[in-house]
Amino acid sequence: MNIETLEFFGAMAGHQRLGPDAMVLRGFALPFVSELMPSIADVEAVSPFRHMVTPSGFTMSVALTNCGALGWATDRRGYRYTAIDPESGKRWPAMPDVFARLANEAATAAGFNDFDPDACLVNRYLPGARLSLHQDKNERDYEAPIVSVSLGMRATFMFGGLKRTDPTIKVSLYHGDVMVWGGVDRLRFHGVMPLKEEPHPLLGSQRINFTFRKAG
Ligand code: MD3
Ligand code: FE
Repeated sequence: MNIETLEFFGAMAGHQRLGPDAMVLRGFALPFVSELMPSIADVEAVSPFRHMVTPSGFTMSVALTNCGALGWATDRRGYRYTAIDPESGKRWPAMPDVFARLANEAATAAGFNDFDPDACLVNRYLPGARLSLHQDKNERDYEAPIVSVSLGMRATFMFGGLKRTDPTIKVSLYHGDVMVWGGVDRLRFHGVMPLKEEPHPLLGSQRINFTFRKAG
C-alpha cells in the first residue's frame, strides 16, 4: 500500500490500523445487518453450525458452517477446503449476494480492489468459546486479503506476529466491525479470547463471525 493511501485511511475516523496491511473498519457492516441476518438463517438451514474436530482430536468450542463454492473443514485427517459439506453430503450453500457485496466493499475501503471471495467461513461463539492462536494458511493464494465481519457480542481479538511466540496485542471487536488484512499481515498469528457473556440486544448471548477468503 502506498503512502497516499496510508495517509488517506489514517485520516479517516473509525478506521483503526493494526498493521501496514491490516485495518479494522468500525461499524462498516451496520448498514448490512438487517439483510445479513435472514441470509445467515438461509445458510444455516442447508448447512447447520457444527463443532468440528481438529487433527489432534480436540473438539472446537466454536461452531462453524460455510457458504460459497468452497468451505473450510477439519477432522482427524487434517484441515482443508471442500466443495461438499461433509455433514450434508451436498454442496455448501451459495454465498448470499449481500455477503459478497459487503466483503467486496470492505476490501475496497481498505485498499484491496476486486476482492472476489470463493469461501465464507461462518463461526458461532457462545459464552466461553475461544479460538487459540493460529495462522490461516489453507488458502491457495496469499495475495488476496481476508475480510472478517463481527456480529453480536463483543470479542477480544488477539493479533500477533509471524511466529507463534511473538507478542500479541488485544483488540475488542464489536457488532458491525469489519477487519480486512492482507499483504505483509496476511500470515499473522491471531485468535479470540474466551467469549464473555455480555448479551447483545439483537443477537443475544452469541457472536457470529464471517471470514471471507479466496481459497481455491
Ligand atoms: C488478522 N476467526 O476463522 S476473524 C478464523 O473472530 C478466525 O472468528 C476469528 O481467525 C473470529 O480463522 C478472527 C479476524 C482475523 C482473522 C484472521 C487474521 C484477523 C486476522 C489473520 C491475520 C491477521
Ligand atoms: Fe483465523
